[in-house]
Amino acid sequence: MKCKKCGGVAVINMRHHRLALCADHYLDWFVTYTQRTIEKFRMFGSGDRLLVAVSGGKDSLALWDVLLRLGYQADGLYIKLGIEHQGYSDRSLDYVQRFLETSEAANPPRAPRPTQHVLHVVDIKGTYGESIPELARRTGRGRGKPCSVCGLVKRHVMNRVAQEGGYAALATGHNLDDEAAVLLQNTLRWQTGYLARQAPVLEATQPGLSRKVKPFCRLYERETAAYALVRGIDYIYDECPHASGATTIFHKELLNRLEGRSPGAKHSFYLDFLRAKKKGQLLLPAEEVELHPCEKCGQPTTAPGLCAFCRLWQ
Ligand code: Q46
Ligand code: ZN
Ligand code: ZN
Repeated sequence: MKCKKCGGVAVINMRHHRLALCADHYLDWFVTYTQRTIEKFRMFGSGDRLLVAVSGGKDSLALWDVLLRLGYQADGLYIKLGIEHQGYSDRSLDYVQRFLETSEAANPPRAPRPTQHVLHVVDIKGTYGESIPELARRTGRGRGKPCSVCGLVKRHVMNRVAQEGGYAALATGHNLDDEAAVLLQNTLRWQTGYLARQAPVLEATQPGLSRKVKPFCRLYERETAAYALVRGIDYIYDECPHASGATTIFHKELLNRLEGRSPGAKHSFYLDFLRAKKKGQLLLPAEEVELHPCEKCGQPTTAPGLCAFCRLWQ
């Protein structure tokens, strides 16, 4: 297959865009497409300081790389969960640190960058006294799976670091496959509250809440993987050992079968949903939850007194 731009050997064929590209043109296309997504959903502007949540996986490292290439002031945040199975946490942090060491040289920005980027590392055990698996065991939450505790802790820490650092937005590497799988999950169960909230930008509706953005929400997982590969970004291939068997993986498989039959299915499933929502064609409930600051940490919460995060550590 040939590159549509230069006739060279194509490294990827994106059937839904009817576009095959060579390595150089693909890297260019990917960066430009991300910038267009940032503008389309008014995620942030050129002067904004961003915090990128990095896990050591392909999506988050590719996102950090692209934001730096676009000239954004983007710092990283790695949360060390303390997952010891096959050294998962240590190994994933190694990948992030290696990326940081090489990224200055590898990222001559398209636009001049004001200052150098930094990596914040929050070690959960070092900071709060217990790793995620230990915390899940002690609190008995999640029946052997630490994911619910993990999600709660990650959300709290990301919000805290974004607030303390005065970042304009917290960017995560969620891609189109992630978003489509969540949409399918929420639709199958008609979770109208979640559907109302699912968006590429979550506004900071309360003082103490950070704005959250997903610049890769229009990019397929195979496209972010191809970007990382062509760009030579070394990332951890293994998923977190607790991710296996998750319902999301099953829904992703279903969507992949659909996509195989009808290229572009995931893209239209997710983007047509956003479009219909924007036009007011979906009557979803407006959020009416009342939040107040947690007595201990000050983060907004619906719970009386302490927030769910602070209650975990009591
Ligand atoms: S990191 Fe944490 Fe995930 Fe691992 S323990 Fe579960 S939630 S699977 S994104
Ligand atoms: Zn080309
Ligand atoms: Zn709290």
